[in-house]
Parts: sequence; C-alpha cells; structure tokens
Amino acid sequence: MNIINPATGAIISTIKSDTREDLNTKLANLRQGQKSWAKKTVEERLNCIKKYGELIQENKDKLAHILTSETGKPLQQSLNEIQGAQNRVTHLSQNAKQWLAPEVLVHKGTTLERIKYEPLGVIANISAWNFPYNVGYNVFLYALVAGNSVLYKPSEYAALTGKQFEYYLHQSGVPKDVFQCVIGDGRLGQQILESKVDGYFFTGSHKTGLHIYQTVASKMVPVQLELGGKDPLYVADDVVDVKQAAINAAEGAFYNNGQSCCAVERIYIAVGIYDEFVKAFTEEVKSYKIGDPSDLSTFIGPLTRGEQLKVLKDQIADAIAKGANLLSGGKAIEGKGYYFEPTVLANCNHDMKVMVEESFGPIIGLQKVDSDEEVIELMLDTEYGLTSAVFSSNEERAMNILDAMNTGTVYWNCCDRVSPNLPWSGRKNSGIGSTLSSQGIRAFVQPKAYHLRKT
Ligand code: TXE
Repeated sequence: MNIINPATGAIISTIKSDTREDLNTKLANLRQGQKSWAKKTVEERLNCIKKYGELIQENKDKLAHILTSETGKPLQQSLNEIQGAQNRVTHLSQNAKQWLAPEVLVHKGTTLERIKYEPLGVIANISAWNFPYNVGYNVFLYALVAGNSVLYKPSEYAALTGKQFEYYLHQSGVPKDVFQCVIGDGRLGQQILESKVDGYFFTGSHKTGLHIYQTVASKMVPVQLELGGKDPLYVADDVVDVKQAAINAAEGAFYNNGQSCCAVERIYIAVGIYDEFVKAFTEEVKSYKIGDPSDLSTFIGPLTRGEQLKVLKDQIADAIAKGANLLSGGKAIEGKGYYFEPTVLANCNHDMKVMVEESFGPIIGLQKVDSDEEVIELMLDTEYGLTSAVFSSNEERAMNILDAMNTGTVYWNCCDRVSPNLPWSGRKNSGIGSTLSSQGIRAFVQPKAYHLRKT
C-alpha cells in the first residue's frame, strides 16, 4: 500500500497490506492470547498501558512527524494530539480498577447478589485518520485494560501511525497475540466484518458505519459507531466580547482543517451582533497561516483526502447559487497537495448544503437569527447528533437551549472539546454507544449476574 503525503502528493512509503490469510492468522492468535491476558489483574494490564504512555511521550517528536507526513496535520497540532491523548492513559490509571471491580449489590442472610465484569473477547477496532491517537485510544486502550485482545485496523490514511501503536504496545509488554495491527483499506475492513470477532468498534463516516451495522447484525455482537456531525454553534447577543467569541468560534471550525467529528460546522449569530461578529470572524480566518504542515507555525495544512476537495467545491457553489456571500477563500489552492482556502460564507440558510451536510473541511456557513426560539429550531434541523454549543453570558439562557438539543454533548462558552471524564456519544446519524468515562470502559465488558445462595 502506498502512503501519500497530502502536502505534496508524493509517495513517502510503501508498506505491505495484510491478506485474508494474514487476517485469519492474526485473529486466531488473538483468540488464543486473550485467554491469558484476561487472567492478568487489571493492575498488570494497566502497567503495560502506563509504560506505553511513557514511551509515546518520550518519542513524541518522531511520532508527530510521522502523523504529519501521512495526514497533513500541522505539526503543532500533531504534537498537541499526542500530548493530549495521554490524558486517556492517566484517566484509566486513576479509575479502571474501580470501574472493573466486581460489585456486591445484596448480601443478606444466605443470599449474595454480585456483578462481575467480563471482557468481550477479541474485538475489532476499525479506525479513522483525523485524530488517530484520540479515537484509537478511546477504543483500544480501554479494551485492553478491560481484558480483551484487539485487532486494530488503522485508516489507510494513518497506517504508519497504526504500526507505531503496535510497536510501542508490544515494547510496553502487551503480548503480540493480544494486540495486532492489520494494514489495508475498506476491502480488508470488509473481510473483518466477515470474520468472527466479539465486538466491532468503528470511527469513520456515517455511510461506512451504517454498512458495518447492517452487515454484522446477524452476529449479535456489540457494535459501537463514532460517526460524523453537523455541529451547530449559536452566538447570542449577550456575549461579553464579540471579537473573542469570533476567535474561539473560528478555531472550533478550522482546527485540524475542520476535519474533526466535533468541529463547528455551522454558526448562528444573533441579529444584534451579526455584522460585528462576521467582520471579526472573517479577519481571524484571513489571518491563518496556510502552508507546509511540517512548519510549526502553520495552522492550515492540506486536507488528508484529495476526494474531499470536490465536496467542498460543490457545497460552496451550491451556497453561492442560493444567495450566500463569499467573504473569504472559496477554492482549492493550485499546485501540489490537497490545499483548500479557509472559506467563510455569510447570509446562509438551510436550503444550502453547507448548513445541512457534513463538510469535514475548512469551510463554514454563517446564518443570522432573530430569536432563541428560531435558533433552537435551526440547531435541531439535522440528521446528526454529536455536539451543540452556545456562547452567551447568561447561563440560564444557554441551558434552556442546550437542554433542548438532541446531541450526546453540549457546550457552554466552549466548543470542539473532548474530556476523558465525560462520555463521548453520538445520537441519530452520529452513532451508537459511548467511549470515555466509566461508560466507555463498560462498552468493552459484559456483566455476569451472580445469584448465590449458601445452604
Ligand atoms: O471514512 P470511511 P473515510 C467522515 C468524513 C470524511 C468521510 C470519509 O466526512 O470525509 O468520513 O472518510 C474503513 N468495511 N469521517 O474515507 O470510509 C476504512 O478503511 C469495513 C468522520 O476515511 O468511513 C477506515 O479504516 N471497514 C469521522 C474506516 O473504515 C471499512 C472520521 C473509516 O473509513 C469499509 C473519519 C468496509 N466496507 C471520517 N470501508 C469522524 N467520526 O470524525 C471503509 N472501511
């Protein structure tokens, strides 16, 4: 498989894809290895994960360059991701023992009622390229600590990083027959769906997520899907500092080139501050440094996937044809690599694709609203349900709106944020199930109920 640098279009490496035979052998080994891994204590398994975290931090400069070279993520953002993902290791170290401990619910007379949490077995993690550390760790670290073995298929756009996860996990004491990385594209993914595993944990597009859900339905095993979003942000007219709100909103929309499941994808602005906000927002976006992602000062690099350029062009043409004003950007940048100008479209409405279909790139639609009632209706007008955000100085006002949202996550005066303390879950087309928090580890275990009576 050729690995392409999206900044130049050049092939930077060629690695061997796994065949169906390789996949079968790896799965058979994982089946075997899981048995002794599950017998280890949570502490023993955690020690490997802690060691892994240390090794990754020690090697983060090299790893950030690898991530940048295959995804085009600006180097500073690659470093941020690797550093930030370490909070999953810390969080597991502090909590996993307690979350996985058996629970005694009743101990009365001769009766004992108890729950034991048992691992699922061999789980498949089919993963994405946009935040491979974050979304990967959310699944494979938690699954390993819970006593499962893991077949990890990185995205074909983050395969080199996937191989690094495997290398450092093995270096940290996770046995080779407990974590295996397989290299390939959707065809290999399809073969995983046809194989025997005890759970599917997927991060990626709604289209592929739905396909996985339907394909494995008859296996009756857990399926968890972390899919995309069309996340709204509302800027109310009582924000203390309109300029700061614009800077924060722009970062939420354009960080990682907008290629984030929880990126701000549409912004509603109260009529009273609309002009001031739009001006500050556009100025901020125009100030972003676009260029070579391996330069630490670059904020906007190339898109990871060349195919997305067409989606963005189409959304922009559609919006302009329906009356949007193009305030910045609007086209792909000529030359090498998959670069697209950061694009701001004002005067948008829900007849335009940019306000209802996932963009997953550096473009944003801005829409003027007259009231909180109107904005609630607009924010709810979506097939997705990942996050919703409100910027307002009035907590009660913000909560009224956020309580009405049908999303797994809501934000007040912040956006595009994930915390290991809180469950990460999508509703509707954004997915099924939760990662992170105590809920995120329960996804990798099955409860066994013990009804015990001493005679
Ligand atoms: O996703 P795919 P891609 C969205 C985003 C992006 C679009 C396409 O809109 O532009 O998806 O990205 C594997 N059976 N998100 O092409 O196709 C594939 O090899 C089994 C949002 O990367 O969903 C990869 O490992 N597996 C998202 C993984 O599925 C299959 C993050 C994801 O690929 C398969 C990424 C099949 N038939 C993209 N076909 C988020 N939630 O943030 C493909 N795969």
